[in-house]
Order: sequence, then structure tokens, then C-alpha cells
Amino acid sequence: MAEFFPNIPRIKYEGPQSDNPLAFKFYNPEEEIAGRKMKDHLRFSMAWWHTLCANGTDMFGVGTVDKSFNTSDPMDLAKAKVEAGFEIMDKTGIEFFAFHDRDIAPEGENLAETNRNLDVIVDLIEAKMKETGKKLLWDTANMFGNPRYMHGAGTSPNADAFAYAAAQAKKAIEIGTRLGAEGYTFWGGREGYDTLLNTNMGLELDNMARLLRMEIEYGRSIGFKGNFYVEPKPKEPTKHQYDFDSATVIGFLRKYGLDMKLNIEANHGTLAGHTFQHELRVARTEGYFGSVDANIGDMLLGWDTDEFPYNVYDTTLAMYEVLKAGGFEKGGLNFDSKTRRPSCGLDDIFHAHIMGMDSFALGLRMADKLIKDGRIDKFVEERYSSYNSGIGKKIVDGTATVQELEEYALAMGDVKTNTSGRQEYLEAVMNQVMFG
Ligand code: XLS
Ligand code: CA
Ligand code: CA
Repeated sequence: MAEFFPNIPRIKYEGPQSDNPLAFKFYNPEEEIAGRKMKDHLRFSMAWWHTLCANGTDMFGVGTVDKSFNTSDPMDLAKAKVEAGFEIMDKTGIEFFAFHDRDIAPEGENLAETNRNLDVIVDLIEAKMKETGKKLLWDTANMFGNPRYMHGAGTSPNADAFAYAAAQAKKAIEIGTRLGAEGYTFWGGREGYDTLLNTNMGLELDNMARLLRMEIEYGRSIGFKGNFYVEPKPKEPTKHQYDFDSATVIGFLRKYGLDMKLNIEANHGTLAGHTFQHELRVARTEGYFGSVDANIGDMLLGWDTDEFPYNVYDTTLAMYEVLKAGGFEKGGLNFDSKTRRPSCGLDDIFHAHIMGMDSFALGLRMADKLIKDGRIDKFVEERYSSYNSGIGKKIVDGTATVQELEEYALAMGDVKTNTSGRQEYLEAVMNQVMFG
């Protein structure tokens, strides 16, 4: 077996004082925090597309990093990526991975040939999984790259494109079933519009739901045991993506009665004008918390930069939501993140994952401290304490009527009991817990 990263050792935990760039400073996989090993809280996953496929190509220039893995034949390249991917997971200690069908094998002349290409690579992946114990967090179908999906897939005005997409997702779900995937993700790649002048929105949304329902029913019928996820994103590539944000997707899933959860990506949250924490809070409050695409966007840029997460305030508040949701069950933290274009060495893949894993390890440590400190939770509890008794209790019990509330308000004269929201104090508590 070829070793693609001979200069990279197995990455170990050396602690915060270490100056070894190829060591974890904060991620100590076996250490117990809040009743679970760090690795079981964090369930890190490697994204095949960024890690093994993206080579720095952007609209202004060609790739900067050589990911040809010593071959130019497309199937040999796909096989080499399996070896390289499992080497990266082995050396970083990442236990899960995620892929689009088209990341792992090239398209053939027609759908049948494409599926045969997939089968060859899935055989290799399955063997590697057995050998190493690595697991598939989720797979998905790329129903946005090929020109056949220029108008969308499940929301295409062209029924032929819808049918092709249905066949493609069916195959990807079969692969997920065979590999024992913990999830299957639908990200609405081109499921949106660029102008309403040419768009029948009602039909497109109904059709999207039809596709999801068919695929879920089929998946369950063949024994797929994982979660089905929708991954919200507000824009890019289309001007308006239907799966705008968590709240929009939850409304959609409820309207159509679809049994799915959310895969929340940090960068998509901020593109929608929300914080990462907001998107997770909506999902957990509504009972749709599932999995996370771990990355960060650049606040000065309006697009999906998919950077490796470095901001520990963000990871802390994200892990606070994850812990409050009871932790990941089938989900995990999938690094839908890519190294920056000038980070042109293959070893940057390792530096990036080490940094991202340490950022979330810090986030977990800090979130646990915040919860144990208790001041924030206590403050929130007290802030709503007027609902624990008296008129507040009647409101939440559902026994108060508007007539009774009017009587109460008339007798009260005006609201005289408001107290401070204490935002700055709470921010200070967070700083103290994190750096004190
Ligand atoms: C693109 C999405 C995509 C999904 C999987 O913006 O993040 O990579 O995670 O299709
Ligand atoms: Ca994503
Ligand atoms: Ca993204």
C-alpha cells in the first residue's frame, strides 16, 4: 500500500504547552468530559470533497495543490483517493467520513456505467472500513454539478432531470445502506431560483417534497437505518435556495410530514444572517437537531468560504447547544472545510484538521465549563421566573383568557417589574469562564 503522506506521523495529544505543529494541544480523544470521551462527543468526520478533491481552483485561477496522487487515470485516481483518505483518517484519528457519490468515482458514459464505477470504489471503501473500523457519517448525491441539473434536480422544471435525480439519489442511498451510514444528507444544490419570472414556486416545492418522500420510503424499505438530513443554505449557487435556514426547512418538513433532521453548516447559517448558534438553537428547540458541518465563513465576504473553524467563541457556543441537545446520536462534526488556496502543501491538510479539531475540543471544554459554572443557565431561569406562578403560570398552563389578562392589566396600571437583560454581564461571565 502506497503511503501518500510519509512525512506525517500519527497525530497525538501533547497538551497546550507543546510546540510540535503536528500534535493536538486540546483534543485528547480518550479524555472524559461531561460523561463521555472527547472523541465520542465530537465524532469528527473528514469531507471527501474538500480533503481529497479540492485543489485550490477558483474562478480566477487553476489549482495550487497537487491532488493527482501520482496518476492521471480517473478510476486509478478514485482508488488512490481511498488509500489517501484512510491514511488521513488514520493519522488524524478521525473516525468518520462523508462523501458525495461523484467525489468517490467519476461519471461514465451513462448512468449504468457511472453506477458500475461507483460499485468498484464502494468495494474498496467497504474493505477499508472493515479493516480500520472507520465509519460513514453520511453520504449524499451530487445533484448540482452536472449541466443536466442546470435548473435544479427535485425542483427542475424538466421531469427528465427529476427522474435522473431520483435514480441518482436511490443509488447513493443503496451505497449508504451497504456501508452502514449513520446518515444521508440532502443539500439542495440548485434547488432554488434565480428569477421568479420563470418559476412555478408551488410546484417546485411540492416536487421537492415528492422526491424526498420517495427516497426516504425507498431507503427504509431496503433497511437504511441512518438519519435523513436536510442541510439548509440561503443562497449560492442559486440566488434564493428554498432550504434557506433551519426555521424555513423545519416549516417545510412539517408541512409535508417528512421525517428528517437537520445537518447544520456554520457558514450557511452566517450566510442566512444568523449565528451558527442560532441555527443550532432552532434545530434543538424544535426537535430537529441532527448533525453539523463544521467550518466558518469570513464575515467580510458574502459567500461560502468553507474555512476550517478557528473561532473558539463560535465553537464554544456551538458545543453548548450540542451538549444541551444531549450530544450527537448519529450525527457528528463533519469538516466541510477546505484549506485556503495559498496553503498549497499536502501537509496543510493535516495542519488544518489539527487546528479544526483543537478548536472544537476547546469549544467542548469551554461549553462544559459554562454549563458547570451555571451562572448563565441560572440567569436565564430567573429571567423567565414570572411564568412559574400567578398570572404567568396561568398563561403557560393555557388556562388564562384574554378577558382575564385584560382585567389583570387594568388592575396593574402599567408594567413595573421589568429587570435588566444583563447582556454585558453575561458576556463577561463567558470571558471569565473561558480565560479565567
Ligand atoms: C455546499 C454544501 C455541500 C453539502 C453536501 O455548500 O455545503 O457541500 O454539505 O452536498
Ligand atoms: Ca455542507
Ligand atoms: Ca458550504
